[in-house]
Amino acid sequence: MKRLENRIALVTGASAGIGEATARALAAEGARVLLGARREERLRTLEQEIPGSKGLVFDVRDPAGMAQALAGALAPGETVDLVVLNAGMARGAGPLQEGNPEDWSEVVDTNIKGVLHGLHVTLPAMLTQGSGDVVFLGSVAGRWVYPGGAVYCATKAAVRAIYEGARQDALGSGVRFTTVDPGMVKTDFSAVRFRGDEERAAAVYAGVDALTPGDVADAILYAVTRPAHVNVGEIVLWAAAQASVTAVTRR
Ligand code: 8X3
Repeated sequence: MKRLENRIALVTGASAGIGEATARALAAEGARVLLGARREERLRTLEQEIPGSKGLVFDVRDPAGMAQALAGALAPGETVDLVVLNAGMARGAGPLQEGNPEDWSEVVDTNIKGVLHGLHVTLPAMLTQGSGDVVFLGSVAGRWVYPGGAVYCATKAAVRAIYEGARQDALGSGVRFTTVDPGMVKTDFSAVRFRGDEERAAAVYAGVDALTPGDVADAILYAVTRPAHVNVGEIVLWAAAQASVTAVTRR
């Protein structure tokens, strides 16, 4: 028997990177996985590759769109009982005084409101059911601030606060809450941050054995496959080559 049989999972930001790897890992353990993301074409490809998966096209910044997509994917009486709130991004890495409000809004709306919207469309039903897992994708950036990271770090600190608050508000419900907080992971995170400047993005990971999306998916899988009385609260995951948000060793 696979460990997540009979579970229905929703993964946000599932079209690539950590979200995609997590969707694959959950499906391999028998979960039926709903893949939430904006890029429809990418979702249709993943649907073919991940058994039992279904792509839901939505933007986490739009709560009504999320609710509608989810409602269309669930039969009456079905409940998402595992949600991985992964969608997140950064824009730029310059000093705060050089940042611009449009970038700030995009990052704040995606990383903070997007997580709240994901909770809004899944948590009430889990509470009614009396079981489920909520996994937040935090970051070491939510624990330690680095130069040029003020806004991104602030959003990940907010995710950590939401995790702590949700656990307390749902105490006794049977729903478990986990935050997985990775350091450097080799994904398109930096390409998005630097708006497609591949050279600059590549420099972030140059000579570093960074974490892979699969490493993070492994940590998530560990948390959600513990016995019901165990709640893995917080996992901080570093590459062996990284000792702090500013200390990285390169070959
Ligand atoms: C991403 C990790 O250190 O690049 O969450 O901000 S970092």
